[in-house]
Amino acid sequence: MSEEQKNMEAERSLSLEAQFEARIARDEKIEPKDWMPEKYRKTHIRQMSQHAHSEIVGMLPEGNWITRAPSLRRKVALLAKVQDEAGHGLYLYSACETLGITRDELYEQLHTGKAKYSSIFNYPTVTWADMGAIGWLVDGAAIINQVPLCNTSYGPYARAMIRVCKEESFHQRQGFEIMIKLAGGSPEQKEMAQDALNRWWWPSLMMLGPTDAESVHTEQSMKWKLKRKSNDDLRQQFIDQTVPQAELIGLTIPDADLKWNEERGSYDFGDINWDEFWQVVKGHGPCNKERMNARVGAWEGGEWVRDAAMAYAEKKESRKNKKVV
Ligand code: FAQ
Repeated sequence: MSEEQKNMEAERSLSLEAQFEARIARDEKIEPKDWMPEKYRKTHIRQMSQHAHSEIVGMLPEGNWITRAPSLRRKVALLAKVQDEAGHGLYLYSACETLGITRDELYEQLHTGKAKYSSIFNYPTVTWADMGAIGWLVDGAAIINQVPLCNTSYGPYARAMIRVCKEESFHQRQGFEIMIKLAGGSPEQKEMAQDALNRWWWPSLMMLGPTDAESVHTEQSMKWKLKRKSNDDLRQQFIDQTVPQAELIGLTIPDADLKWNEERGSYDFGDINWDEFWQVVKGHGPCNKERMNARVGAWEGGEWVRDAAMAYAEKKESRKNKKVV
């Protein structure tokens, strides 16, 4: 490329960037075929794929209880919830593919540990009350994080999130209803609910991401309107919403420093164990290995199905071509 051509190219991309920024400022949606800065594309692939992986890995802790649900009604609701999570993963993978990355590449990133998934799914589900706590707290936190994403700047992500949020709302109620029943049941049932709250509370706060001071992506993602609220703001919103719900059903949030702050109009809360969070994110949580083994095992175990589907499609295509001739 000559010097003159290089200058023209640089000018062209500067003007495209200015137009792009103006569209973001006007709250216009960016669509797959629109010009976008390479960093915008890569950041969206990172966040959307991690979100998709979280949905798929997130099926595992609850999948563990489908065969042991205490009644047919509970089983049906849990089964539907876990299926919804598979659906969320699929919409999000599809939305991600519009940015020019293939499904195989995305899976490869998950299976080799290159892509992250939410820390929360690396904790074990040891009692039935954990199904209640996950719906109430994990889906509760997910809704708070995801409602603002319905307004995110990338069209396919924003549209996927509208449906996801409607379904998450059913999940949250499904979980809270389990907690209401257990908390109002026998002393053993109430103890089981309290124990689940004790174990899931802090990981649910961590799930919303590192503090704003530690968050490396927030500033840029807010500028692009990918993120509409910061991690700390979402965490505070989650706490303020959830504490009265715990009080309503007679459970105690496991935080001795939790206190209503009249001046701020929200709760003060204790220190989060960020060492634990980073340990889990780096692969050293209680179930990281188990989760990855399950995903890689499913991928390898399903290879013959993918091969058979491809062979069938090729056979059908070659028959069609023969007829045309
Ligand atoms: N776990 O600079 P930031 C669900 C990483 S879906 C692991 O603050 P960002 C439904 C982060 O990736 C749950 N890693 O990053 C369900 C980055 O590392 P990187 C998932 C985490 O992107 C319910 C580094 O730390 N939801 O629950 C976590 O601005 C029940 C620095 O962090 C979504 O994915 C974490 N918790 O903010 C399913 C929502 N937090 O990428 C089944 C969309 C941070 O440079 C059952 N995502 N990291 O290597 C988001 O809103 C954002 O990506 C955040 C993180 C808020 C998660």
